[in-house]
This record gives sequence, C-alpha cells and structure tokens, in this order.
Amino acid sequence: MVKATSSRRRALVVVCVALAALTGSVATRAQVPVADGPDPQACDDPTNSVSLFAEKLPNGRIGYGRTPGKAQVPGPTLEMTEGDCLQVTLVNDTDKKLSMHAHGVAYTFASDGTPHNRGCVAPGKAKTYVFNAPAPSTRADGTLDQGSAGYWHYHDHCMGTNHGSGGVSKGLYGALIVRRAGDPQPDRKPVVLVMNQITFNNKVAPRTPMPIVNMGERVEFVVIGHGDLFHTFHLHGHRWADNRSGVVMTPSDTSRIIDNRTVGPADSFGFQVVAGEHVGPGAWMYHCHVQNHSDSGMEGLFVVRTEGGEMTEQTKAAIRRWRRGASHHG
Ligand SMILES: [Cu+2]
Repeated sequence: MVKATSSRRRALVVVCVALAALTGSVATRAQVPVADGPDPQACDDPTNSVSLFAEKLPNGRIGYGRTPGKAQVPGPTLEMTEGDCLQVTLVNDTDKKLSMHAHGVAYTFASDGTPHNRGCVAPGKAKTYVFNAPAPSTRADGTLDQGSAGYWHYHDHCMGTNHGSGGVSKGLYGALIVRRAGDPQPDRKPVVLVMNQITFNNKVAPRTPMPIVNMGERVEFVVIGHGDLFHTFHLHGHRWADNRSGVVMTPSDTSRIIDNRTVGPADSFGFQVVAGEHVGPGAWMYHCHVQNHSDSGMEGLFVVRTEGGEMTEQTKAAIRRWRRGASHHG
C-alpha cells in the first residue's frame, strides 16, 4: 500500500469525520481510501462539509445520496450563500470511476472533477471537492465581479467518457443553489426537475415527480437540462420573472414575465411561484413544450391543495384522468 502523504492523511480524516457525523460511528466506513489525484486546498473556514455517496439504483440508474443506501435521482440539492465555502466528500460505491463537477461556483483545478485534472474517483475510494461562492465585488480596474448567485448544478464528468456521458445519462446529477443575502426563501424544499433526454429526472409520465403543495406557499423550482436535446419548460397556471432569481423584488426590475423557457444541455434556471396565486387549487401540468417530447411522456403535475392542505374532488379527479392519459408511457 502506498504510504499516505500528510495531505492525503488529512483528506482521509475529512472522510472519516464526515462519515462519523452522518452515521454516529466511524466503525462502519472509516477506511475509505482517498482517490489518486491532487488534493484540493481545504476551505479556510468551511461553511459546510457534506458527503455524497454514489451508488447503483434499480433500472440501471445511478445516483448520489447523502447517506449510504439512499442514493437518489437527482442527487441531493446543495445550497450555498455567496461568501460560503463548501466541502463535498464524494464516496464512490459503484464499480466504475466517477466524479462531481460543479457549475457556477469557483474551484481550483483539483476540484474540477475531470479526468485531465485527475479529479475522478475510482471505485471504493473517496475524494473531497472544495467550492467557493464569491460575492459581488469591484475589481482593481473598476469593473464588477458579478458574484456567483444562481441556480446551478453538479454532475459526473468521468463515467463512460471524459464528459461523464455515461454517468449523466444514468442519473449522476443534482442542483446547486447559490443565494445572495436577502434573496427570498422558499417555504419548502426546492422542486428539482432535470430534463434529461426525453425524461424528467430519468422518469416518464405518469412516474414523473408530483410535488404536492398548499395554496399560498412559496414554491421554488430548479430546472436543469442534460443529454443531447433542447427543451422548453412550461408550467401551467403560474408565471415567473426571466431574471437571476425568477422573482421581482423591486419596481425598477422590469424583467420579462414568462411561463415557458428554453433549456439546452447543462442550462439551468430557477424561480419561485406563490402556489395557486390568481388560479386556485388544482392539478397544474408542467411539461416540455416540444410537442413530440411531451407526447412521449415528458410531463408531470404540480398539485396545489387548499390552504388547509386538502385536495379538492376536482383535483383528485384531474390527477386520475391525467394518470390514465399518461399510463401508456410506462
Ligand atoms: Cu423536450
């Protein structure tokens, strides 16, 4: 066995600590060896340290999860605020090399998650990636560094090809939200919808995600594109601002209000709606508006209950009709 360098040993400790925090014990998974490749410079003062475990799932899917045995597609939503430094320790519990590559945030080559920067994680190994979310500032030359707040995402960049095409197609992706101080907070966990080939989150209707919320709740959507196709994301009954946050905060913000947006591979955007505002409770469809994509099962329902959390008879009947109509997709 190769003798661990001090930095390697430090990284191994990070893995142990992260696992200990999650499981309450270092006994089960304490010896996850650190993957080959450069060690990232740890955060001076990490705002958050999390672990991701990559695992195989049924039906040929592969996902990231926050604890062993809990992989999901999409992977866990990572949230930061500008000024934060996030450490993510990725444990590879699959039999193929994979990685995590983040969009939108700042990182050194060691956290790029690409093969040419030696950022892949071999099966049975672990690697810590370090991400900074710069806040807006003025450069010495007077130009503005616009910061990093946005609706971003992360994905594999090693499995199958140098671009992670094998991992991404199977579900190795997730949302990364960077907020700016003062941004409005949603009332619930964000709804993440990834348009990957002709699926949402690698599923077709009627198995697509069905977020169920109450009238008046502030609901946040994150929409991400993957694969080889261009899509248009449409949500019924609701609308949002075509700007960074999807929300208008001041009268001087004259952003266009939209209910449909083009999404190419690795594009991402987010917005918040007040559920049922001006339209009431109901089964509101979201779908790709490329007709042969929606006709192939690229659709789902956003279900708005009453303020008290009850589903109206009309909504229940609408869900039944929608399921029957979509059932031929599988
Ligand atoms: Cu589409």
